[in-house]
Amino acid sequence: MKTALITGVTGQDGAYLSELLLKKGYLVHGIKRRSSSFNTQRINHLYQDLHTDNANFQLHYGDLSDSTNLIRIIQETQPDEIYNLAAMSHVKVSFETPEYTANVDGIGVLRLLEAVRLLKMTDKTKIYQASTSELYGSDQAVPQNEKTPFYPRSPYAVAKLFAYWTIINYREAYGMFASNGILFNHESPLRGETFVTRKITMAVAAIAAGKQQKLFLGNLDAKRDWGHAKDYAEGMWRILQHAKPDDFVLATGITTTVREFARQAFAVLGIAIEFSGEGVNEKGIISAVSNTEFKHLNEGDEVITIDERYFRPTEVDLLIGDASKAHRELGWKPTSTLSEIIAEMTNNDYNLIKRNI
Ligand code: NAP
Ligand code: G4F
Repeated sequence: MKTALITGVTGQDGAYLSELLLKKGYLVHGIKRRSSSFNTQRINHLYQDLHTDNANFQLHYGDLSDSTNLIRIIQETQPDEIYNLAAMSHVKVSFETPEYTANVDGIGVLRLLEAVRLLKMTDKTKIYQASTSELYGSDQAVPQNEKTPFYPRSPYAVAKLFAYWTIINYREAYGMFASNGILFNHESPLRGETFVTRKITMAVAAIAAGKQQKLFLGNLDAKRDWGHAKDYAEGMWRILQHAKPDDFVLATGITTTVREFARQAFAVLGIAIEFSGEGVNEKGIISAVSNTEFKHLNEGDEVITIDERYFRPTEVDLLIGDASKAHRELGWKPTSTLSEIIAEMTNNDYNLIKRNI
């Protein structure tokens, strides 16, 4: 039985990866932060009482800002594979908490690598680092692959750049099996509620259910390469099963604007919207409602308004990935289309809200 340690186990990707590794027969240890309210909603279905014999999913309190804690957990759990998913992962919030973001997303990775080295586990333990397409920043080449230069545009991306190179340096300096997955945006019904996709699908559900009137958004022109988190968890695992440590882009190769994502999400529930106006004056207006349940919604209702507070000091305008290396060397391919993801997320949020009415 292989043993995995997942940092960031309570996040979107942590939940999908835990499910995957448990299905594959791993003993899975996860690091969760202490918080004053429950933060384990995404993994509660996997929880096993500690008193259960041979529980194969075990949680440990920890934090990437605490070296001694990481050393102790790694020593106790003796992982064959570490998946470092923990991060302050919100790009906009990183402008407000830059020092914390650098500490956790950048130095945190160094702490993890040093812990493995100090414990003399470099030959035993493989490490996956959750690197990101945000590293590309300003669109230098289209599409972006493993050879595209980086130009980070946020404290988050700068911290992740430090982490990316630290992984490569430890691989070269100490022969560690340490790999970067450069993942483009991936979404799901488990996506954090303030990322734009989930913010949209939750608002569409609330507007349809008569619980909210408007959705306030920032830059509608931003383009992202959106895939499904479940597919990307499979890719993370494949990266660590590869014959040698290396860096891989995981992406769909298709890019879509935030505006189009929103249009499609409303359409899932039978609400057609059209956009008019420009810049901060752009609005999303209902042009037709085919679902007869939504009698409170009318043609001409304004359901999307721009709020400049959601603009970023420096934006990443266009992300589109070339995952051909992962196709070729790992046999990895995304299986979900964006319209399937939008339908799954919107229907899930609509069902959740209906259940609570
Ligand atoms: P997420 O849902 O925000 O989850 C982040 C996880 O990190 C949560 O479990 C969070 O704990 C934990 N965490 C935050 N600060 C921590 C700290 N100081 N110490 C220990 N744990 C901490 O993010 P995700 O979407 O699953 O993404 C997983 C990783 O992939 C992140 O590193 C992210 O930057 C990276 N990434 C994500 C994407 C994407 O599109 N999703 C793309 C590329 C890279 P709480 O639950 O307590 O907050
Ligand atoms: O959903 P977002 O917040 O994701 P972003 O910034 O692309 O970052 C996500 O993907 C990265 C991979 O490329 C990860 F590394 C990172 O951890 C995270 O998971 O924003 C997407 C786009 C941006 O251009 C943003 O300006 O949507 C635009 N946007 C427009 N209105 C908005 C909003 N973003 C948010 N969060 N909220 C808005 O109201």
